[in-house]
Amino acid sequence: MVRPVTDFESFKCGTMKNIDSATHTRGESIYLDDIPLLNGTLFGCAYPSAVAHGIIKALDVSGALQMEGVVKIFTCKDITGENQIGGIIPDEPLLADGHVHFCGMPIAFVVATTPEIARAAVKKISASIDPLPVITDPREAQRKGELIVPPRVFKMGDTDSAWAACEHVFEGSADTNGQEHLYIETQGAYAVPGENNAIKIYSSTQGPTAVQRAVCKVLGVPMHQVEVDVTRLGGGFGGKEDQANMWAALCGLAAFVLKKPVKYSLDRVEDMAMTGKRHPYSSDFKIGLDKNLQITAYEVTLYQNAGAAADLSPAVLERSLFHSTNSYFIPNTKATAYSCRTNLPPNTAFRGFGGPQGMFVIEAAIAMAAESLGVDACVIQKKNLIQTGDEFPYGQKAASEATACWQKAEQLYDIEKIKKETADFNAGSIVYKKGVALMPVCFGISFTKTPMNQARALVHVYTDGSISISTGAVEMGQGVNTKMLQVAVHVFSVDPSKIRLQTTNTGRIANTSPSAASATADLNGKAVLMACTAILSRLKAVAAEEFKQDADRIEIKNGEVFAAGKSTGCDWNKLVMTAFLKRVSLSEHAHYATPVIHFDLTKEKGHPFAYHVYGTAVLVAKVDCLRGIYEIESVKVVHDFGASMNIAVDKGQIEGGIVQGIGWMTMEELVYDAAGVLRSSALSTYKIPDIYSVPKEIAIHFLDTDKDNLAILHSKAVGEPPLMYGIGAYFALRDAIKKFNPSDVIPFSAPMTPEKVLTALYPVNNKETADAVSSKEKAVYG
Ligand code: LUZ
Ligand code: MOS
Repeated sequence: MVRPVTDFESFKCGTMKNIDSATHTRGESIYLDDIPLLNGTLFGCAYPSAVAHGIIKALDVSGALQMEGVVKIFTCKDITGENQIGGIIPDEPLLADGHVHFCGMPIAFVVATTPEIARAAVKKISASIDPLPVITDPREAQRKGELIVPPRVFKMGDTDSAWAACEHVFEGSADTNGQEHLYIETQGAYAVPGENNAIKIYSSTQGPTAVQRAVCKVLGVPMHQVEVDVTRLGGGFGGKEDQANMWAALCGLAAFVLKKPVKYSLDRVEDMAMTGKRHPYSSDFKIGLDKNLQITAYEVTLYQNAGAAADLSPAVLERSLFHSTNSYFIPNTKATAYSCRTNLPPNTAFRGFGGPQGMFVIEAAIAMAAESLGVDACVIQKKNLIQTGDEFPYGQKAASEATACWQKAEQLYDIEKIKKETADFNAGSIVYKKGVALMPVCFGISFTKTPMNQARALVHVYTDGSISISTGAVEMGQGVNTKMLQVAVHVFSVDPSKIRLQTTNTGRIANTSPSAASATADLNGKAVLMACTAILSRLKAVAAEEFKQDADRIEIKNGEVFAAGKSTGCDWNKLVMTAFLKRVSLSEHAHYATPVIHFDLTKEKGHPFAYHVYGTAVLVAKVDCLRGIYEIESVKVVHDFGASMNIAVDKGQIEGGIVQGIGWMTMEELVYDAAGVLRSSALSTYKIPDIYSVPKEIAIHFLDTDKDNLAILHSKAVGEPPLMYGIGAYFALRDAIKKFNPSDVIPFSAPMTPEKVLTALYPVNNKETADAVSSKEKAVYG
């Protein structure tokens, strides 16, 4: 079993505390807003369009400019390089140039001596905009040919001929709404000018290199002139994979032009109004089953609401296709996906990256089949789980843990008993009804764009024996730095207190992929492993010479040097100094690129993922059928961690992911009106899960697989997969509602807010139900 070995008390296998615990609890951890400001720092604030689509006829900044303390107001005319921040496709101006595409699109950037003055000045700016028609619905955009990229189709087998052989065929549609990231730390950047027009950017970004590229493009300077530095983020969830670029570019531009440090830290309302979110999807499906309930054919068409510019939408769309069959093997599949241009803020990465949207549709299709056939959905789900050797529609063969997770969940949580208890409860209860759902998850690990699967690490050992590690990984609360440190301890076998994780900095680590795709610990961890191993082998060679032994008989254990199994009396520090005096390099820069993976875009086939993460969740929901309010009572999970290298960190990821997934499926309701204005733009109108919405019970069983895989020390990626267990919350609620009102037709539309629960419980135009309800009410209230 490959596990980080050590005898240090502070570092027991798998149980090391997050290294940020102490500074977090003392409030000493450094975020963007904690960076001490240089004298003379100026503050920015963006002036956003109030109109979702239109032509700017006039912009009046005169009142703002006259304010005391306002230094300059930037518009697109002041941009020294290109007015362009599009990452995948160059379709996104930094500042509007004559034309606005979404409400919240920055038109001007005020720079003033205080943040208060900058914000007050923004209120004095006015723009006269001739409105153009606004599209908020992706299906309408698709009909009008407003596509970000040409449609993509994934195909396996032949659905056209498969339908005839199906015993049962069902068709329907399913919609999921977007989701606000609501990272606790809002977006922001601080740009500091240096000599010869260099700029240093402190940014709250998951992608330091993405920020560097965007700033360089906007300024018109080479990448070596801009350094990006990140200590940590107060959450990202995908929201800072691409969308930290804008604020960095605005501050960078202002600092470059004014030769003064410039900071912009968004307030919550600015952040919610101006940034993109998880993509809403609208989808059509058709599912066919044989008489044994084997799913033999599945067709799905996905309409992605991309917003006004590409951002990461094409990549998100691709992952929806990859996960359109979730954990199931379906021999005949056809999945078509449209990325539709609308007048919403450009939607972006969000934990799961299109995967959850794709999975919701197949789960809805299975639920429809189950409800129509009068069987339990889990019978269909279980029968169709993908097995090792089965092919995904994109050509990769599964090394499946789907059935292992499912069976373990059945045993461990006694699902039969849960179902029986729920049925008994429902039989004895009029007002409250409970529902159960199982949710299997299968998520591919790797950036779907193969070239992004590379990372580097820079390790220095100093002459006092202390160790410094730099990687491309961004710490955003997910504990990646703790895992990086564990990797180094695993190799060097020294006390963890000797090791320090440095800030993520483009000067030390170049050309980074964003910390995303659940792959950060794997990619950067492997690079750390390689760098540390290289240094260790040089140190062993030094010890071999000193102690006249073969290098492979030298061992460093708990900071002591052993030769042929015997203590040498030499410790780590002494060995390091000896190596230095012998002029041996104590530094290493290592590069890791995931082997094996490839993908052919012309065929839509390949082996895009290093591996998959599997799991199964059992969820129980309880609905108050008078009020429409509900509780997700329990979520019990069997999750395929591989061999977890940090149980506390991984548990934290699972619990957080589940609650975030439940939020997306139940209460978080983004509302844009027909004019494209966000109506749920504050926490008073947009509800996210609080401590009271956390299920009373979240049970997590570690399926300890320890198979040979490409995960770091066999500890599988854990960032995104658990979010999708939350999808089960929707289906558990649906099950409970059906227990109250079995004949009801409930649209597959998430989130299942209390309002939607109420309308499902009491369809307004159904007199029979209304009568039944009032007699139930009488039974309750007498
Ligand atoms: N970001 C990205 C991601 O650029 N490519 C991906 O495949 C991905 N997957 C999940 C989350 N972020
Ligand atoms: Mo992400 S959705 O892994 O930035």
